Amino acid sequence: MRNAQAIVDLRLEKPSFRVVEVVRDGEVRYEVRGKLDAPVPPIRESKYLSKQQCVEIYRWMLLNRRMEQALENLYKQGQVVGGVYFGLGQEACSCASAYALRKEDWLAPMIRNQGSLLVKGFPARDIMMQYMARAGSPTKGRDASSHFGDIKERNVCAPISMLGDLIPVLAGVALGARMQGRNIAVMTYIGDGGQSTGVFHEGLNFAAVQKLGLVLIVENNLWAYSTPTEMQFAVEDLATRAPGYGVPGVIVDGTDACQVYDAAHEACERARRGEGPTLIEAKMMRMKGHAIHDAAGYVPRELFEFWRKRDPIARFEKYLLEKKWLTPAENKKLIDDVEKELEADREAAVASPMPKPETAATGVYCEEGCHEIKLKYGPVKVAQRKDEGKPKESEAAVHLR
Ligand SMILES: Cc1ncc(C[n+]2csc(CCOP(=O)(O)OP(=O)(O)O)c2C)c(N)n1
Repeated sequence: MRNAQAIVDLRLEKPSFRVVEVVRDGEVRYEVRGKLDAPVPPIRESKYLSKQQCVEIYRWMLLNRRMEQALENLYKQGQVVGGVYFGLGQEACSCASAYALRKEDWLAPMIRNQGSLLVKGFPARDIMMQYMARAGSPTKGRDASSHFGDIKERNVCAPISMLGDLIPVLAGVALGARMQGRNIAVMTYIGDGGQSTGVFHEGLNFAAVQKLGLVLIVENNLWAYSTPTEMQFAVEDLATRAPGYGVPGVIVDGTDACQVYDAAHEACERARRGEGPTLIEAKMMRMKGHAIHDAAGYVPRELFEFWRKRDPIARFEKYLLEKKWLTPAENKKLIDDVEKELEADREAAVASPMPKPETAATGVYCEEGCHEIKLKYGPVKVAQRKDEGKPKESEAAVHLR
């Protein structure tokens, strides 16, 4: 049966609590009900990752976090134009998923996936310059946050929306590659809030029907701005929606890099075999407000405490040290190296100039010859239609005569 796929659940812990809305003294607030004192689960052994790969992912996660800390400071120093978005607590989801992509695969990140951009080859300097709208940034100062990509070298599609529109766009990328004779993996993300939109349905359904290699990571981080998941959907697990589209659904602990990687790797392999999309639900917590302006006062504090104990970087660090895949001295050196790299990038970004005022009217809309979209994977293979002569008359043609 096409719709009988079972949900694969890789988690070693299934947290059992929920957020409820209560009204007290005329004030609406959220409270948590359930068990919050469970011990932190171990990291699940990866079926695929080597020691070296685990250490590399750990390094990306550290760089992801350090860059966001630097961005927060730059914002407070008045250097950032606009807001800053954070993926605090979601570094394993961003970095370990993108790590499963090959060079020829595509990525379309959302605002919390700055770690994925690092893994796909953007230096932290570019991301920081982008937030400061500097002339040397990927959009040359024309956009002051995350709307940038690289369709030439890195195969990164610029985020066009947080609320689902990247899904059909990436399905189109996979379709384009297939028309050029190649099945590739195309990875994008959607939030627990964003997956309630119509375009999520349209995009995933299209990809499923066409068997396009979409790897859709549903970031179930418990909050969509100030709306808890309990008020966003009525199912227990978002992955259970996948069989409704005829695609496999996987649940992972989004704070466990090994689980995220294994699920993403298998989904990418499936994509490259031309077997179609996979939906991966990563359960975790948005550990800051929606963006820097939002203090997240609506989130019950004990929820932060629960997830702080499940910090993806601290857990992975402990795992690597206990496994002796990193000695304490190697770990210290790695952390120092990340710090040095980040500091050099931060200094270069701050030192870079703002765009010249006289260039303000250029480089916003496509100008003649500004870029050429080249075929990446080979010439388009168009199926030859047989010449069937005059088309048959349809019933409508008879009725409407
Ligand atoms: C059409 C549209 N409406 C509203 C917004 C503002 N907005 C951006 S993200 C967001 C909430 C997204 O929540 P979720 O999908 O759960 O992702 P999370 O922020 O939790 O990672 C909203 C309302 C938008 N970007 N586009």
